[in-house]
Amino acid sequence: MAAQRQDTTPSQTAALDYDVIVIGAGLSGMYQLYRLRELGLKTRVFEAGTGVGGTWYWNRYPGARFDSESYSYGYSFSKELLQEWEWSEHFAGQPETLRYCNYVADKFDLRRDIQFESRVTAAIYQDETRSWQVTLTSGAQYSCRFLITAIGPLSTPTLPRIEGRDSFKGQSFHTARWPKEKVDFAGKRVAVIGTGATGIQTIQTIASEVGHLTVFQRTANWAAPLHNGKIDAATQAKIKASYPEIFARCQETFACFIHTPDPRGAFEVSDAEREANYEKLYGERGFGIWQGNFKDILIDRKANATISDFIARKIRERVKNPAVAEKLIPKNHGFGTRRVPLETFYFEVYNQDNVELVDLSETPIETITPEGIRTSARDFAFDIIIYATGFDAITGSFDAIDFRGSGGARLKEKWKHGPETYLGLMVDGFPNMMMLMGPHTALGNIPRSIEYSVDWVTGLLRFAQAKGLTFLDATPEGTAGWTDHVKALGVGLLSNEVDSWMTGINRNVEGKQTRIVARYSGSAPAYRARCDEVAANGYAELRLG
Ligand code: NA7
Repeated sequence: MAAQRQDTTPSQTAALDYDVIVIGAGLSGMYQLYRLRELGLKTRVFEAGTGVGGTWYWNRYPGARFDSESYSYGYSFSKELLQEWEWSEHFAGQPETLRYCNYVADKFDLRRDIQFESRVTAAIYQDETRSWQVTLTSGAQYSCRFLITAIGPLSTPTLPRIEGRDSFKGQSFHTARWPKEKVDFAGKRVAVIGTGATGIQTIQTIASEVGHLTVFQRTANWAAPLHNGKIDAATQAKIKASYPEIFARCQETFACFIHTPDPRGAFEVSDAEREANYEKLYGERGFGIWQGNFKDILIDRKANATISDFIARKIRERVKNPAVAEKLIPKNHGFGTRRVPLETFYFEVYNQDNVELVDLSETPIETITPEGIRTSARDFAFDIIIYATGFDAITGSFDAIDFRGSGGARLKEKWKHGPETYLGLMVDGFPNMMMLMGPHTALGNIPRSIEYSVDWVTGLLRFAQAKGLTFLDATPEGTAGWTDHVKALGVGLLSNEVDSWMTGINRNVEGKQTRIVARYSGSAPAYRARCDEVAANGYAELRLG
């Protein structure tokens, strides 16, 4: 099947099924499809789920919602879409966001180029034809010139490696594989394992529905109030009128959130002023307390201790039982050095009679039994076990696909000591493959980063089209240079000295026990400037052919 296109040379597409295959129909894949259509490229998107939305399709667990302001999260590329869509809450819940994703798919008629229930298992570069061969679980194979991964940084869920896990006779769910049908919690004895952002949202939501809830916490996490609320009509009108300013602000900030770091250091103000500032931030919506705090709290241990102490005091005030409060206060990392979960009366949950906190650092889980969970201290019986145990982050969804580049080189092998990328967008030796939200890109407020990366990739393909190029590859020097740059940016950040998905640690996955630099931790404006420069120089840093 030859591609239908007038504006490229015939040799570019002869005998290939598609010009471009995109893996994944989440926010990245959907927008990439939209842009590729503008170039007239024959594109197919393969999506494992039965619908669009990616993260918002899979993460249907109770209480799943944004931690970034809804109006800063939606796509910005269509003025019409911005005016038509109304977010009902400052931080929308998952059902609303999934509706939004479907609305976008309908509005831009995206589904006709998306093949659902099509999980990609392998993608193998063919040197002779400068093309990729993509294999699905069904065994079906498709060829394309360019391959774009839109597989998400947090999309491969991991279950705990605990003996007896499959013997449990009740219901069990990983939060990222939550069923579409409503789960009935009434009167049930429920366990939640995991207290990251997902566990916290789940726990605070189901605590009022369950018969009894037992939370198994391995590491306490800092969390701060979300302060969600409905968006009233006047605010809605104001938001719609200010989209250009909102997105302009997101472009200026470090991580594309609407919050900007305070230019002052924590010790440049008096103790009273510092306390007042923390109090103010604690009372405000969203990530301000993390992203809009004193400029040194994430790099200076003493500055960090001031905000950690403040949040610890809040936890002690909010949790009535002092022993439980102490268990909920992290001791091994400072505030903001892991991704900060935002909560809504999470700490108050532990004041309920039907909620119990089990500190796994004191009494570890030994086995999962047919009836429930056995710790070193006792047996617990459950009807439902919820695994809020996170993801094989950033590189995990790449590891799950057999990517092989030029000469059959395996990506997993190339990345065995950590990812190596060029701008987080390409990898030398993997020609014609571009990555959206892969390792070493700016993540932050993710749709903002997605839109930038998609536009960059689209620009590169427009360039290839105009020049009749069939070969685009990063150089080994370009890849080494960017990888070293990303590693250097991580030096001195307190977050890089802490185990978390952000440093590539997942104790449930073989080989993910050593910290790596998987994230770009510079500023989004600096990232964009570097990528813009490459495009402005005619992609001269790439090997083109
Ligand atoms: P996270 O943040 O990786 O949290 C996973 C949680 O599960 C965390 O508390 C883990 O404890 C805990 N966990 C994992 N495995 C086990 C085992 N075997 N036993 C006990 N506890 C375990 O994932 P989330 O889904 O909450 O959030 C991921 C991101 O999604 C989030 O940051 C947002 O950006 C959206 P640990 O801390 O490793 O000791």
